[in-house]
Amino acid sequence: MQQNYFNPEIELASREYLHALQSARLIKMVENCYNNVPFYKKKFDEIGLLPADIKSIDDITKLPFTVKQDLRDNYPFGLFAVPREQLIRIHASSGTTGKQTVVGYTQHDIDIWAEGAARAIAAAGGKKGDYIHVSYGYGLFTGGLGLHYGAEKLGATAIPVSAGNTNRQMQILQDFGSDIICCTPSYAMFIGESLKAAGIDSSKLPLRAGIFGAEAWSENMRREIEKSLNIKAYDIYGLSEIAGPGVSYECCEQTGMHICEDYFYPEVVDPETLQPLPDGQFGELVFTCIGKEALPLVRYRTRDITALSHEKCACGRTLVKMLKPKGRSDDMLIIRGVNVFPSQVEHIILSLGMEPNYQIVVDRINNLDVMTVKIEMSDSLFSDSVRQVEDQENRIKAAMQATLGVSAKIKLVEPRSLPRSEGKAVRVIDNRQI
Ligand code: DLL
Repeated sequence: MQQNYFNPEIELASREYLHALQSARLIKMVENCYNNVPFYKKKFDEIGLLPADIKSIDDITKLPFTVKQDLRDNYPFGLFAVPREQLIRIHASSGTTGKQTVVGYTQHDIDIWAEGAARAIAAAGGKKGDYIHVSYGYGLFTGGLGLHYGAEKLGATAIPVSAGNTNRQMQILQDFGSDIICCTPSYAMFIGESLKAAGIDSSKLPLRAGIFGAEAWSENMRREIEKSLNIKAYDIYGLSEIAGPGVSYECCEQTGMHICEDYFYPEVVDPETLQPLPDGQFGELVFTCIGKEALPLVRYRTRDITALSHEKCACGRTLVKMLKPKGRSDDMLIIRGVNVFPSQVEHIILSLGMEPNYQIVVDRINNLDVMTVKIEMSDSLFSDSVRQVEDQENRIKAAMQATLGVSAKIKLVEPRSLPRSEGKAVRVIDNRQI
């Protein structure tokens, strides 16, 4: 497959070149934090750290961590390192708990972010002349504007459809002939389902690729989407605090996401001891924004669970890869003491050939956690006998027990009865009052 790079000078750079670039940028960033963010000056002073102690990227472990609560404590603008006249954009992440997290960008920061998104679109085969159909939400959420600016930076044509109004999505896919679609994987599933229901053959559409992220999704889900939309499905990762979509992106190898480590320096640490972990070991992903001006976060703990890989990638890129995130440490459910990630449940469901529409409901009954997994039946299973449906429920129950080590109630529900999402899917309803 012919490779398509947006910035080969960086994407194919030698590790030595990257090391020197990262070192120079870290030194500059630490000075910026010390001189312009009172929160960081105080934190550095507390541990007796001076900017001059940071001489290369290898000194990164001397720096303190930053957590989401620090952003909340300094809500809304307290961690910004530039005067407000230099800010050209504000975004915010809604979050499910607590105050939203507010982030700001200078022109330079927007350029960096757009570069990451442009690299992602190019890695998915996007080029000048392509129609990039952006169905992430536009607004404070970074998805829509992130891919939009990426498409423009690449020189492709952005179609800012935003999320929702699925009939209009389908019409634009057909009439404009979108080449690449960008949305959450759950919305991609829904668009595929809607095309089928409307009798539109996806193989007749010009669409060739999709760039899906903003939530965890499994390899099985990837195959479902690729089949239903007749495209190649690429993963994209990002978080508002660091930049938005394009912090890392998948290439045609689909074996992890290349991190824009020239701007966002990654580490994976043990979430308990906070000690850095070697390649291949799963832990919490931590980023340091070595190239940003307005919100230069130091060792920001993302809560996302992944592992790094410096293995040579067949696509030619030398940028380190992060494996598909397993989920977030704060999404992890503890069911009767056993750690369960929603992504593991999804993997089991799809590997048994079930539909990818499910919901996990957790209750506490008589002081005991009870996990119920509701899964939609396909039309054909729905028309089967009660006995066959029960057999299927038992099969899934046994697989959950064997894989997760915890029992779950399985409830097969009618086709199309679970809520669909146009943005991030709500997979877990935790009714426990703990
Ligand atoms: O979700 C940014 C984004 C938009 C990424 C569009 C990709 C595409 P937030 O709303 O701040 O930003 O949420 C960030 O979403 O910490 C992860 O837990 C999760 N996440 C994002 N991308 C992925 C992915 C955007 N590809 C949080 N796989 C992150 C798994 C993802 N989880």
